[in-house]
Amino acid sequence: MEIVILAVVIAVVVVAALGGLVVGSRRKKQLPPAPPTTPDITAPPAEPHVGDEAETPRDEERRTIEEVDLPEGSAPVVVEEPPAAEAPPIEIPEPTAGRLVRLRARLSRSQNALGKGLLTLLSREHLDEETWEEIEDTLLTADVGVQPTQELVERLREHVKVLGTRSPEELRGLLREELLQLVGTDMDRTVHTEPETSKPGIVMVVGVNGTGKTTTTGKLARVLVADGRSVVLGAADTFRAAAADQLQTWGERVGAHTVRGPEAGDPASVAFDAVKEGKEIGADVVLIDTAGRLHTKTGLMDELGKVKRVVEKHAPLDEVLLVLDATTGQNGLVQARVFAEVVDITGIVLTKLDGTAKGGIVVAVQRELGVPVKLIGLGEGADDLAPFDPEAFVDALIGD
Ligand SMILES: Nc1nc2c(ncn2[C@@H]2O[C@H](COP(=O)(O)OP(=O)(O)OP(=O)(O)O)[C@@H](O)[C@H]2O)c(=O)[nH]1
Ligand SMILES: [Mg+2]
Repeated sequence: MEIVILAVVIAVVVVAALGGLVVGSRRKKQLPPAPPTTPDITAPPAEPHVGDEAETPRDEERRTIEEVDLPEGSAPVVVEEPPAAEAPPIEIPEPTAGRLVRLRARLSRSQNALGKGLLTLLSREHLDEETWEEIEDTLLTADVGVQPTQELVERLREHVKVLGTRSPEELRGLLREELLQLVGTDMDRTVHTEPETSKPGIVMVVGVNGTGKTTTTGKLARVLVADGRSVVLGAADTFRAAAADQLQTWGERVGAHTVRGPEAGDPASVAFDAVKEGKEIGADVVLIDTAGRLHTKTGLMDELGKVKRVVEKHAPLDEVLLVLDATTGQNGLVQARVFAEVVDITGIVLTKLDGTAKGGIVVAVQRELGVPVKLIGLGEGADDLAPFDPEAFVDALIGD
């Protein structure tokens, strides 16, 4: 009899707790709930197919009554709090405002080669053909691209002619203005995560191997959480179990739940499930990390197209972010072209800008795709992701 009462009491407590979790995460705009201590990583029954709407919820009973030790004898029934979760303490990332200021020093340190080089050349007493060629080379070496380089050099030549004598301040101002125009100041660089009609916002992250997709997804989750949004991560990189672990670790640090599937499972169904879960728990944003794939492998590119199409059964994607490694230079352009064809890129994340003086790729890649650079990666640290701000970027290029 006591056992029955105890069972009922526990069931009520568990139901209430789960209910509170769901309602709470819908209502509150603070930190999302801590990830469950036992994340549900069980495989779906069989390989799901496109179109399968994954009807059976995968996480029905997290705790069963059998697991609870029953008190002996006729002592009063006391329902004890479950032991405190062993989850690591949740980090509260620094707010995004002002982040670029802190990162600017790092950016300017790594970027000076381009800006300083150009200023030095432009300051020469005689701007002869040879000097203009050197200016051109400097821009090309920084991956600005042939067409934009020629345009810039032409405009600089005209301006310098008009200017006559040039003070260093004038040159700096001129270069700043021209570079700014090249980078573009009127593009929408917001990362869209708030659809107008329904929640959650859906963001998919794509790119070739090792560019920084998972890291960027994790950093972005931190940014969103810091801004008071709740996040679900979808580990649609099913090639390696370690990939999902890597993402989950990022998620655990800020309290974002990670939805994962079986190793070598169908990435599209994991992505689908992640959005489904995001909807169910009322999350603000679902971030889907995908496996790195060479743009030359048609099969893998097709697979990526399928991931997108399957997710779109829920709702259109708000962002498809292409992650490009700034150190790969012009090869990034070829990648960008192919990815754009397959999944309609809406924004570019340029990573590893801390490790290269080739910031010019920003210009080249935007020209190529007509898609803005929205975020930049400036290091491996958790908060080394910044919104791309053209003015700050150009200032960093030219140096103080
Ligand atoms: N210096 C620097 N390193 C970065 C940056 N972004 C990512 N990395 C590093 O790049 C390496 C690869 O990052 P991942 O996020 O695992 O790359 P990925 O694209 O997910 O890789 P795959 O899933 O294997 O395709 C890691 O060592 C990251 O720490 C950045 O902005 N600067
Ligand atoms: Mg990855």
